[in-house]
Amino acid sequence: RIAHDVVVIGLGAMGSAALFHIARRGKRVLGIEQFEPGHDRGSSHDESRAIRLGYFEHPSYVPLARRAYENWRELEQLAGEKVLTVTGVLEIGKPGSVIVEGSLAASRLHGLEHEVLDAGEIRRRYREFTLPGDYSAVWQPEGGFLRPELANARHLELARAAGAEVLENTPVLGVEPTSGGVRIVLRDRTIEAASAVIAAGPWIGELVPELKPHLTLSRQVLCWFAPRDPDAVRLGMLPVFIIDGEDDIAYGFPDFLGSGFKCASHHASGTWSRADEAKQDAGPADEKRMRDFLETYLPAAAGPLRDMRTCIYTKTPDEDFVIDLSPTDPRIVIASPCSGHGYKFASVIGEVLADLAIEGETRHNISRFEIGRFARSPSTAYRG
Ligand code: PYC
Repeated sequence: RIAHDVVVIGLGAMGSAALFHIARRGKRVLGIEQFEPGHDRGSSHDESRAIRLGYFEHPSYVPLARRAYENWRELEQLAGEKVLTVTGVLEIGKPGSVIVEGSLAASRLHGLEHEVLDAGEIRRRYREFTLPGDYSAVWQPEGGFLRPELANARHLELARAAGAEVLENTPVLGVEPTSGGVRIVLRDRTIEAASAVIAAGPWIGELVPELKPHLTLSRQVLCWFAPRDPDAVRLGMLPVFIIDGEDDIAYGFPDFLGSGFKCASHHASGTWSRADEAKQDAGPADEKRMRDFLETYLPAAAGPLRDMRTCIYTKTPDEDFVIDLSPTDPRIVIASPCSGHGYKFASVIGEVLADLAIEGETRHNISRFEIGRFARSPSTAYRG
């Protein structure tokens, strides 16, 4: 007998949001997580992720970003807790930066509020940045940061309150189409459902073999520094920022918890094809790389190191997402290789996954994210 309308595999950012959206529609939904929900081995942990509207990766993300803002605000109302803080986002780049130019193009196309600042104006507003004179920036006042661990936990709690069941510490070994739906294979039993959402983050290639050859798992190092000038990087003084610099792209957040100034390089330091093999520690070379970047562009932040952690990006060749029905069977929904820029969309991707799992279609435009594109044209990333 089919006990569940939908099973959601993976309860990180996308899976916990999907579980919530499916449960609130009155469906019998089961979420399965291979570790404890909230674990730190994937891509959804720690205190902050950036959110922005003028999307340099491609303007077609903007409508989804708008909906994501609405859904985060709704989550805050339902949970009675703040998950989104608007600080503005400053996207700084060297001449010809694809980040600055892409953000400008998306902002203009969609009529978004923004300003273009030269290096002098950036310095006038934010004395802590030390930039070459030919750098410029796009300022997006609506940008800010999200609280990923908090938001994922609230999605899960609200899903449970709406009737969702959850299995923790339960690895899924396979997902098979059957005549009546799908079968989820666990170590000790199988579970039947009408449809399944696979949102397994870096582990998705193990459950969706047709995706695996197209994915790269990259190790990303996050650093926390005790700032030399705490006042310069506190909330209210420093916005969320990205710098497309000479040798690296890095981003950072104001120190809103007093736990240190968090910043990270957007480039990989190590890649894998299996998440279980990912090296999840960081060392002096990682610190040096980040410190050198800060000494160049934001010396006020480069005090003693307080902490380093890692997370994994699950990257596609073009760095666009994959959100689609499985080519093997349309009752299997695939999501979550988000190439390191997906978290901000979790609130809308959860809604899209609920649409796909329940209706087989969605009103949101996700044509850019179809899985079939890799077979047609292996392309390269838009970003530098
Ligand atoms: O999605 O804004 C983002 C982001 C910045 C660095 C990594 N991801």
